[in-house]
Amino acid sequence: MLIKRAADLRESDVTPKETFLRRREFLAVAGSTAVAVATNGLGPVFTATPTAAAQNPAAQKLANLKKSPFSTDEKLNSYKDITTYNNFYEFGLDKADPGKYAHTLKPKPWSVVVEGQCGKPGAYNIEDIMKWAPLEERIYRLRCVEAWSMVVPWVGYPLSEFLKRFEPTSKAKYVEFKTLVDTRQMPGQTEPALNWPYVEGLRMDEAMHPLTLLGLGLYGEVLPNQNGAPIRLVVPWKYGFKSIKSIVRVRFVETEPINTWKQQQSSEYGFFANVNPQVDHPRWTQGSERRLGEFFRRKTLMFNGYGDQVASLYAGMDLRKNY
Ligand SMILES: Nc1nc2c(c(=O)[nH]1)N[C@H]1C(S)=C(S)[C@@H](COP(=O)(O)O)O[C@H]1N2
Ligand SMILES: [Mo]
Repeated sequence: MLIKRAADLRESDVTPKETFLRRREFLAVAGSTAVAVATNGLGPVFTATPTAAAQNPAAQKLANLKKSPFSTDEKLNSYKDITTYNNFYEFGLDKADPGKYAHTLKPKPWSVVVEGQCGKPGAYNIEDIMKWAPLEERIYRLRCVEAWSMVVPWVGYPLSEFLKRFEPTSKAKYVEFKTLVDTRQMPGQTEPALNWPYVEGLRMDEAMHPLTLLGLGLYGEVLPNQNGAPIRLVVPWKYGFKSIKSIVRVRFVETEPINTWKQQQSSEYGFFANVNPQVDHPRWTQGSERRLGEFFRRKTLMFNGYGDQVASLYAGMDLRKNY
């Protein structure tokens, strides 16, 4: 169906027309394997750190979470918002698709292959990775390049704690991440909506920055499949597309990786993708955004409001050129 609610119009804008039309075929395929999603009458949850047990009783709880001084005290988006309004093109292009179809992803067993310029390459399994540092709750704003935003109580630990284990060499200037490719687990990959696998990258100083999180859960539980189970990035001062989901490969490299969205349309999406209200997307303003659950638009903040912590990373760079 191509009928869109007003709030979703941007998605059709961002989606190349060709792939947008192919969505219908994809839905026919994915729909055949879909199971009914249980719903209940509970409203949104806005208390400090509730679990999502009501919506997702089977999910594994994560205990003894450290509080983080980096958390925002803004009102959280509900578990329902965070798990039913997603971008995860491996499961379809509609915001509701990942929540409906990502049950085919198997986050266990899972391992991450680490390679490139480092002293300890290898394959590491997710149970071990989960224990490499104390888990924290980090409440961050997430700003999508499509000009909507939400507030998510992530669980994870600093990406730096993960990366330093592999002893990156002095030649490691960037780190590249890749998502799983498996058309049985990710049926959207039967469509050439993007070049699979999804690829992202960070400059080493961005990757090691204390705000950059290795995301392993949300709302006190392991990550729901649609949010990138079992392991993803969370880079809060950048547009959401930098926060790659369901990572299986990490590579330390000397040159700037070609990330998926830049490869797709380099005039619209760059490598840095820092949230910047002064640099509009060629087809819409980045000066304001719609927070899910709110009626009026908000002003978008430079670096998504994290400028005090991260602006120095870009000192002397022209952020109009390095978008
Ligand atoms: N592998 C993969 N990672 C991805 C995407 C995707 O399509 N595939 N979408 C990105 C975009 S555009 C956004 S806004 C965030 C959304 O994360 P969320 O669904 O957990 O809110 O995931 C990012 N990570
Ligand atoms: Mo996004």
